Amino acid sequence: MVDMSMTLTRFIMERQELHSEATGEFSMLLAQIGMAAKMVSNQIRRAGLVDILGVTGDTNVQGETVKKLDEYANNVFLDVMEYSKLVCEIVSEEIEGVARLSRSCKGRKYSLLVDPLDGSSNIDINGAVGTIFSIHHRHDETLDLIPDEDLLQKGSEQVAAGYVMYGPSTILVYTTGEGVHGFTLDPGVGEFVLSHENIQMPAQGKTYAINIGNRSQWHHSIRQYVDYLCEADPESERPYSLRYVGALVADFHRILLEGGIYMYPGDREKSDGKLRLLYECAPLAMLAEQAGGNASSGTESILEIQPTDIHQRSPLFIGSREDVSLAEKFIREETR
Ligand code: AHM
Ligand code: MG
Repeated sequence: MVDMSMTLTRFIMERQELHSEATGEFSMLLAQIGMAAKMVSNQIRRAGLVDILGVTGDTNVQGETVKKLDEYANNVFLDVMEYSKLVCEIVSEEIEGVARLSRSCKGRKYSLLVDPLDGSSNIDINGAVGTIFSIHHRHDETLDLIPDEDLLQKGSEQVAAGYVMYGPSTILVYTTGEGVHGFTLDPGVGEFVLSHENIQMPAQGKTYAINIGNRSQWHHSIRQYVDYLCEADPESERPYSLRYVGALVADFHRILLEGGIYMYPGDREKSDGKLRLLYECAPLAMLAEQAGGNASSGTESILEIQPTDIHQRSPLFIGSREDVSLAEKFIREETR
């Protein structure tokens, strides 16, 4: 039974009390992310009723068509962060450079990296979409202006990471390196309530998620691995079932709760795959590892990749520990 009084805010405050050095800034930042998520969630619920479906006519920094909800969600995160004065820098999928929210940033501790609306191709069909976020420490809090390079931190340096899934219900899942916790939005009272405490992922799953339409471009090892998952062998609980929502947050949420593997590999056409390292792969990798799972580019841990560009892409294999390590083995054998 869910304790309706354990809201996200109360949970964050109680955790903060365990850290005597905490100033409350970080707790406020998480609470503001929750606030932005509620605003986005509210708009998504009304998407068929207000003029928010479809495209803006622009393309973003990735060369992709910008949907109206992409732009709305991006503006919500920028506005909430600017108003609350908790972060000075934002890296967003929708913005080419580092967005600087203020000129006087001395003493600010954190930067935010965000994919405001992940899985936007699902918007117009009333499918699940999400927000992914990552919080970095500013290396030098005494500076007003930190160099762009400061945002190029390895995933292992993240202070916190999480996502919001806008599905049949809206759920916010986050980690600060002390377990993974999920909060479901109670639309009646407008509060996120603790519904999934200390999520742990099974060591092996029964489902895999990959865009099989790209098969002709895959490297041999990926074809072999997927064929292996589809073979019948009751002893190793195969065949696996295919589940692909086409929204990373929703595909990952299933795997976080039930185990299995999500893959967006590099292929002959796109050697680094599609997903962005800093605000898609790395935050989900931190959640996966905190839940007992794993995340890999196929050849190295996602959390150990040193980024060289804020919008850089990486192949992603994420999910149950044993499933990810078997995918890595197939890839190793091909490159040997
Ligand atoms: P987006 O952030 O522009 O929405 O793109 C990322 C999305 C992921 O949510 C999803 O897993 C993937 O792209 C789907 O890509 P594809 O349509 O190639 O399968
Ligand atoms: Mg995305």
